[in-house]
Amino acid sequence: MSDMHNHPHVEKLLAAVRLRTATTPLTDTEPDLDLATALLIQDAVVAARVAEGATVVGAKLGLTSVAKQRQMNVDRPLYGWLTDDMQIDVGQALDCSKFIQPRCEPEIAFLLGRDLEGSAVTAAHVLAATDAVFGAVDVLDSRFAGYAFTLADVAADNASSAGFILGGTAVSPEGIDLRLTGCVFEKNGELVATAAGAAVLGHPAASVAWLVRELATRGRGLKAGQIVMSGALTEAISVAPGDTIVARFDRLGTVEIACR
Ligand code: 0L1
Ligand code: MG
Repeated sequence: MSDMHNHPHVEKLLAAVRLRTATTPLTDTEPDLDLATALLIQDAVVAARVAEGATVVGAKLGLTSVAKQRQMNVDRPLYGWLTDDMQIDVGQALDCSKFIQPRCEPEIAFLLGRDLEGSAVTAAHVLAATDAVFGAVDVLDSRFAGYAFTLADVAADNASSAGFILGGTAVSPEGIDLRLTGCVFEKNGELVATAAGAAVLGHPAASVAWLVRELATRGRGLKAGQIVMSGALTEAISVAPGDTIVARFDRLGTVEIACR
């Protein structure tokens, strides 16, 4: 991990964030970049944020819907890490000037009450280890122009992580079938998309379980107190100053974000 921190790909991604300017895919200069190396680049990008004072507060899954995987021509999800400086509080505006090309998508977030690790973790284990679930919105900001990338590029780019907003209602997952949790997603009062939790790898908790098993292959896990964004229920939409985004979830409340 540490031998990656001066790697040109890492520098390129960090510069894109710093300058708020999109860059070209890493695979333009290294077409054979593999996922394992991309994840080391991701580690170095996250470590650089931590070195600047940020704290890792959780993880996120991406490319969790069959539709998004088909669009990207991949057959698996990916993950990235969330830091405290990415969190946008309830009622706080999304400041577009901090991003390059922000997009929003509705997700179900998990707050873990217990550590989760190992290659045998299932959705049932995830639900048993979850203190609360939230309606949430993921803010993406690919560092690659026009969101044009390969799986390795986007993995290195920390799964396009840029921001996240948890709704104001923490709900116990007990007695809720998250597969059936409906979501109505609106932009500027217009309906953008509707979906249910099953859009996320069949069950949002199955998505978190996939992440835990995947992390286990690298000797890692998730910790009590961490947030996990389980993946998008719908497509992501571009946002700009003046836009208002509303994600209405059945039983999990409404998340509303004003963009400025
Ligand atoms: O949260 C996500 O699904 C991000 C995955 C990366 C793909 C994208 O940026 O659209
Ligand atoms: Mg997402």
